[in-house]
Amino acid sequence: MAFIKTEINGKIATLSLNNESKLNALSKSLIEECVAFFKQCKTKKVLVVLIKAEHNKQNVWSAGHDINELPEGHRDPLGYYDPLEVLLRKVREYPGPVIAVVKGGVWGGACDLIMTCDLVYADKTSTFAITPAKIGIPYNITGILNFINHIGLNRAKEMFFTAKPIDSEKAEKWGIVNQILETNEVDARALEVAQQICSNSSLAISVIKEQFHTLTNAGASLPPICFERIEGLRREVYDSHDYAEGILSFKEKRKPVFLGE
Ligand code: LCV
Repeated sequence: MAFIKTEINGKIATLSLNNESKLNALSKSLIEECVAFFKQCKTKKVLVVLIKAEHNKQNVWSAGHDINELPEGHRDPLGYYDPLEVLLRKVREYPGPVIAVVKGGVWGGACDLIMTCDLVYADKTSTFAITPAKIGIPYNITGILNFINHIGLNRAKEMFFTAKPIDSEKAEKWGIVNQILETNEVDARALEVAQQICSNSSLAISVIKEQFHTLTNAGASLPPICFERIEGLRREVYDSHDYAEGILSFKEKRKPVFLGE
């Protein structure tokens, strides 16, 4: 594997993001390796998957969606088959707990990934930011619902509207993480929890995980006209000047000049 490091040890597996030159950005190639590994874990009846990230000098756990892979306009940037959305569904659907072990900055779609994991253990240097507004991107329904379900409406709005990182202390208070620990304690704590889980019934746990997922989506029925209106609004954004400008400014390493159109 070129973009992830993997290990399977009995019922516990470890997947480490390893895309150093792009700060562990969630590129299509990296995600294809993650999806293949989840399939391998399922075949080998792994119950718990730990998701970590190889350290880089910028202390970034993951810089989120690979911005260079976003369409440059006139196409839904986060459609159902977008690699990031495929990865989030793999985590949601895996028949066992997926535990994020976080050290450093978590950006954009990587923050959605963390919020999709079943448990999160992080160190005091960890920060969490969801940044579509900073890049001019129309986030998608499942992603926004994920944040609302996790941290509530006002906090989700603050994260989306400001696009600013939330520090580890606030992340623990808001329920983004289960526990904040010293950097040299996070891995041991996550492994301890994984081992506790593995001492229980894997069948009961996989059914309970499915129940959690079904129940958190139970109230989210959306009349077709509302869905179509949201998709129309999102198209206005990804057809806009601001969307193209957001991506171009990142590539040109300059501040974006948004016009609100
Ligand atoms: C590709 C990258 C990236 C990157 N992709 O180091 O949430 S949504 O809707 O927006 C969703 C679509 C999404 O997830 O979009 C991506 C959201 N991610 C972000 O907004 C974070 C973007 N990155 C940054 O703001 C900075 O890179 C941080 C603050 C993470 C680190 O800044 P620092 O100055 O320490 P550089 O920016 O110099 O990045 C080092 C290398 O990683 C690449 C970046 O282009 C640079 O590559 P080069 O050395 O080839 O120039 N890189 C960083 N993020 N998301 N590539």
